[in-house]
This record gives sequence, C-alpha cells and structure tokens, in this order.
Amino acid sequence: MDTNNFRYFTSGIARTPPLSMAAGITTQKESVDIDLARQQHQAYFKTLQDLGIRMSLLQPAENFPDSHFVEDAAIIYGNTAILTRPGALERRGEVSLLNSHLPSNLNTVELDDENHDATVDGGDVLMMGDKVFIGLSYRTNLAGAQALSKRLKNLNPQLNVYFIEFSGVLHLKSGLIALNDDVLLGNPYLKLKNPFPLNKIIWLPKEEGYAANALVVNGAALVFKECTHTQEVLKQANLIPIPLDLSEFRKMDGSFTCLSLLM
Ligand code: CIR
Repeated sequence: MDTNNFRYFTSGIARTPPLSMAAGITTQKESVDIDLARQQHQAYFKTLQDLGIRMSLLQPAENFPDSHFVEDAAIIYGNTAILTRPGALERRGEVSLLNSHLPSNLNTVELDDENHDATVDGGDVLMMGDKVFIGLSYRTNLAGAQALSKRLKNLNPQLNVYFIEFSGVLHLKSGLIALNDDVLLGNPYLKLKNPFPLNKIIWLPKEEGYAANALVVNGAALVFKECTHTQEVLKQANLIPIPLDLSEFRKMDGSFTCLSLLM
C-alpha cells in the first residue's frame, strides 16, 4: 500500500476553541476544562504542522461554542470548498464565519438546494478514493445528501456517491474512517441500516470504539493516546500512530477529524 498518495495534505485550517466551548451541544455529562482543551488543541495543531502542513489558526468565536469543529461547516474537494448547512440550528452561523477565512485560492460553492431544506454536517461526509459516503442521520438529511451529491458530481462526474443511513453515533465519521482507499476503521456502536457497500472494515473493540475517528494524514494517524489497540491496528495499516489527548473535546462529542479542514 502506498501511504504517500493517500490523504496527503499541504495546508489546513483550525480554530482556537472559545472560552464558551462548554456551552456547545453534547450528549456527555462531564464538565470541560477550557485551559486543558486549549493545550490539547495546541498540541493537535502543532502535530499537523510537524507533518508538513501549512496550518492557519482562526481566532476563537465566542458566539459559536462549537465553532472550533471546523469540519462541519465546509467540505473540501480538490480546490473547491462546498459550504454546508449544519443540522443544528445554533451551528448554522458558523458557515459564513468560516467562509470569510477560507483561502482565496479555493473556489467556494453552496449546496445545490432548490427548496432550502437541505442540512449537511461535514462530519457526515467520508471521502475514500473515487467514493463518497454521505451519512444520513440527525444532522444530515436526504435533501442535504442530494444537494451535496449534485455539487460533488458537478466537480467530478466519475465520483460514486452512496447515502448511508445510520444511528448510534453522532456523525458518520464518528463511526467510520478510511485507512486507505480500500480499508475502513469502524466503531462497533455505529448501527448501519443496510450493509455497507464495502466489506473491508476493521471493527474496533467496544471500549475503543470512539477511536475509529482517527485523523489519517500524510502517512500518519492522530489517535487517542489511551487507545493502544487502535494504535496497533493503525501500524498494521502502515500508518504511524501519533497518540494525543483530546479528552476535553470528547466531552463535547468531538474527536480528531472535526478539529481541522485539510486541503
Ligand atoms: C456538535 O454536537 O455539533 C458538536 N458538539 C460536536 C461536533 C463534532 N463534529 C464532528 O464530529 N464532525
């Protein structure tokens, strides 16, 4: 397997978590330590820089407690950013906030949504070679998946787009990520309504299920430091695991992919 060509990124965007981050949406009960969250975010940011990625850091946005989860507001495909329409009303404003800071060399398009009823969160969009899996659940609806699919097919008519109905986790990528163009890493808490179109999924044990959202980038994979089994799985897939602590983001239902937009 050639890890050099798979998910190789040269630039990216992240946003410092606001002091208001504990007011974001979550299903968890534990309270967040903001100072620790910012330290963890800095370590995440520096790790991406050390992997050779030219990272831009946006200022914290206090009015949007979840705005550091930049992945949900736009989908990058080649040199195009497709702006989303997040499923959670309180997160919709994050899109224009992010749009004003997207690099000028990116083309920006909106969803192709005639009826204005589409919702899409970037966390539900899993790209894997010539395939795109769009999760349908609480945040991304069918109109959203169709509107995004139209945009993606305009950009590349050869793309195969699949709609994946699921439950059990927040976003599709909370439950599945691509290790390379053939193999996926799965969280056993993900419940798929129909069989997944590809059968090469390595399912993690339940106690490490949340580590399925590793960030595969430039031959490495950023992963929860306590998930040692997952780190072994990543090594077997020819990726270099980089263990990090993201405990404070987990308390807000966040994880590795959602904290950056890479291009
Ligand atoms: C939310 O519920 O929207 C945020 N607290 C967490 C979003 C995490 N984003 C992601 O997994 N793509």
